[in-house]
This record gives sequence, structure tokens and C-alpha cells, in this order.
Amino acid sequence: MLERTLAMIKPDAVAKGAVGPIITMMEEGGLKVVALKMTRLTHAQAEAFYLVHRERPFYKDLCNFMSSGPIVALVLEGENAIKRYRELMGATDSRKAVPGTIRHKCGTDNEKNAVHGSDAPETATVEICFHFSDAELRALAG
Ligand code: IDP
Ligand code: MG
Repeated sequence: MLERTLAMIKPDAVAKGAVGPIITMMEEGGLKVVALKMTRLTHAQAEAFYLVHRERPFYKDLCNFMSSGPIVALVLEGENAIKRYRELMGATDSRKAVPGTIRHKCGTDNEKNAVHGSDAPETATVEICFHFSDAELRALAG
């Protein structure tokens, strides 16, 4: 099934100059970049994006981290893109991510883990709309 998923290259990976290598891994992993922007989340935007985790002990630190510097948001498209990209990212804790995954190569620990990826079709739709306007998404169709 042809799907779209929302990816973010997080502030740690942007800061270490890993934007290029990560996009290369996405493309070589069979995912097509269909939208891309560099942006920076405000603290309030980070809180909104990660609202599902608001009761978790790491929520405050996560929102501080995600608003600490620029990020790159991308829409990736491909067959089973959501699952395929989750596999390509690797485990949430970069120290446990297996070789060949983005988090193994570019992440540090269970917070500074280089990349985000949607976990289901419903969240992918919500997260794509969080970062890209209707007009930007319409432009993709053309
Ligand atoms: P995921 O990014 O692999 O889907 P989630 O459980 O959805 O992982 O967590 C969202 C983000 O919160 C993670 O990518 C990571 O940056 C951060 N995070 C998750 N678990 C921990 C933790 O135990 N300590 C600190 N940060 C965490
Ligand atoms: Mg998640």
C-alpha cells in the first residue's frame, strides 16, 4: 500500500551536520522525499506535537530538546512507508538500535535519537498536517 509518513530530523542531528547522510539513508531505504522544510519548533509547538506523551516523565525534557534548535520536517512516501521508515529509524534508544539504522548511526541515547517517524496511518495524517499546510500539500499533488 502506498503510504506517506512524517519524519523529522531532530535538533541533535541537524547540529551535528547529519541532515545529508540521513536523507541519503531515507532515499536509499526506498522512501521518496515528497515534502521538506527546515523549521524550528517553539516550546508550545513541541508540547502540542508530543501531547500524547504529556504524562510521561520525559515529556518536559523532550519538549525542551525538540525546541532547542532547528529541525527538518519531511513527508516520505513509499510502499508501507510508515513501517518501512520505523524499521529504518531503529529502536527509540539509539544505544539499542541495530547497525544500518539511522538511530544507530546518528543518535546518541533514548532522547537525542536523531529522527522522528509517525507510528500509524492516523498519526501520520495528523503529523503531516502539523508541519505542512493544505497549500503545500496541494502543491505536492501537482
Ligand atoms: P519513538 O520516537 O521511537 O516513536 P516515543 O516512545 O514515541 O518513541 O517517544 C517520543 C520521543 O521521546 C523519543 O523519540 C525520544 O526522543 C523521547 N523519549 C522516549 N523515551 C524516552 C525516555 O525514556 N527518556 C528520554 N526521552 C525519551
Ligand atoms: Mg513515537
